[in-house]
Amino acid sequence: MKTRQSHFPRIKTIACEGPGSDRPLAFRHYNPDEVIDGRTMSDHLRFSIAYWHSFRGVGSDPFGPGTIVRPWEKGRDAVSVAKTRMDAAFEFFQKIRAPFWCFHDRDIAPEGRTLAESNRHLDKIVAHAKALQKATGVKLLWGTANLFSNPRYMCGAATNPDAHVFAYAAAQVKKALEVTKELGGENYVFWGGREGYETLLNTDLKREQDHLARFLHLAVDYAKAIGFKGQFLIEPKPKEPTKHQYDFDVASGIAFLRTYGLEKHFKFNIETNHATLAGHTFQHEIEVAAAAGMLGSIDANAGDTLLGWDTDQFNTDVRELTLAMVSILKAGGLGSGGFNFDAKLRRPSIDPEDLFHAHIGGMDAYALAFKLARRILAEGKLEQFVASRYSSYDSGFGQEIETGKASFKSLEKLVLTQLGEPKPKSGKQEYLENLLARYLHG
Ligand code: XLS
Ligand code: NI
Ligand code: NI
Repeated sequence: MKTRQSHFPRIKTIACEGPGSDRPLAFRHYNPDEVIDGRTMSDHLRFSIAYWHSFRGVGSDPFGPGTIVRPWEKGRDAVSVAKTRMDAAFEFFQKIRAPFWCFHDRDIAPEGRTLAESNRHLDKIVAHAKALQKATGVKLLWGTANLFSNPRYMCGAATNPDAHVFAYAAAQVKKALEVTKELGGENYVFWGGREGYETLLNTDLKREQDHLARFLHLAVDYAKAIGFKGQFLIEPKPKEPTKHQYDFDVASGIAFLRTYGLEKHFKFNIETNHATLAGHTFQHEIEVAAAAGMLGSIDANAGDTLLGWDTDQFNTDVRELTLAMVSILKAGGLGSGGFNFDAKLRRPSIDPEDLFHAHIGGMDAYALAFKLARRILAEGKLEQFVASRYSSYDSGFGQEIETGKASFKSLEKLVLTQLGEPKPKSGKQEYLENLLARYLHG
């Protein structure tokens, strides 16, 4: 493909200059080409750019319209504007050294007056995306369908009380699966934007959950029918936009999937701020998914401790990310998943350059956390502490408890005749926090 006019003419490809660099447009920790354990850092971290925030976000909020005006958003024909926007996006992906991107169907192509027209628009843009992927080597981490913006979905998509809306959503996801496959998507995400309720006064909760499960089964069947091999991911979120969402957190997601026999087909896409909105830490959600063998991918962002909604900020909290990385690496990594920056610029950050600052901060924080987590695991002090804390289950009657050989009767006898009163042992939390601080701050 011929190189087009640059949309970021003043910005060169971001280079890694090491921790000593004070240049704002440089990486200090993320060196995509650095080889660690036989794989490049780019391969380890699999960073992805979220099209909706970085190329459709205009800075609007409930109190005011957009503030961000991009130079490439010019022209009367929505499909050709969508193509130019995509050229800008791929230039950005390359300059920021991100190997992946993610999208919703309606982010990349304008919705038409009918489903057929929307599909035609999508086909044109997908052909363009395919050519850009080929020319740049940037790959698709995941695709998804926007089943929450259009007013037709105001009462849900798969959980809508009107079967007509269910049918429309099914048609939309059918197409989204086809285009995700066409672009070589490695995963497909279901975030149930409006799959929940505002009030139980008008809601049949059981029927809505049955319908959601039916919808996911239909998606599994269709993926099989067209030979789409990507991993299906559920992205839990407790609330917003609805008051209560059915995929509240990872634990309720696992229960839902198991109830409906879907657990073999899905893993989790865990979003940092969704975890905190559910009253959990990011690391908690990762551990719960990993314990079930269902850790899939990460939507990398952060909330604001003082605000109760999804602020989708770039995360530069190295402590939080290091703890998350320890759990991810212990679980064996993300497989076909990656770290997708589902994060947006603040409303007054209106310069194209701000897109670079934001992602540099997020990528550097994750890269540093990755290195720190590797050191923590290599030294093994934390893991040894935890292992020894549970070591009474490694042999004797502890082992018999774990292997199912002990009974209430045998344990009672043991306590009465031999063990007596247990001796309390310290949990050593402060010692461990100091140990973590030494890794973080030297
Ligand atoms: C919204 C979600 C959304 C999903 C994709 O809160 O995070 O952006 O990641 O539909
Ligand atoms: Ni997300
Ligand atoms: Ni979100």
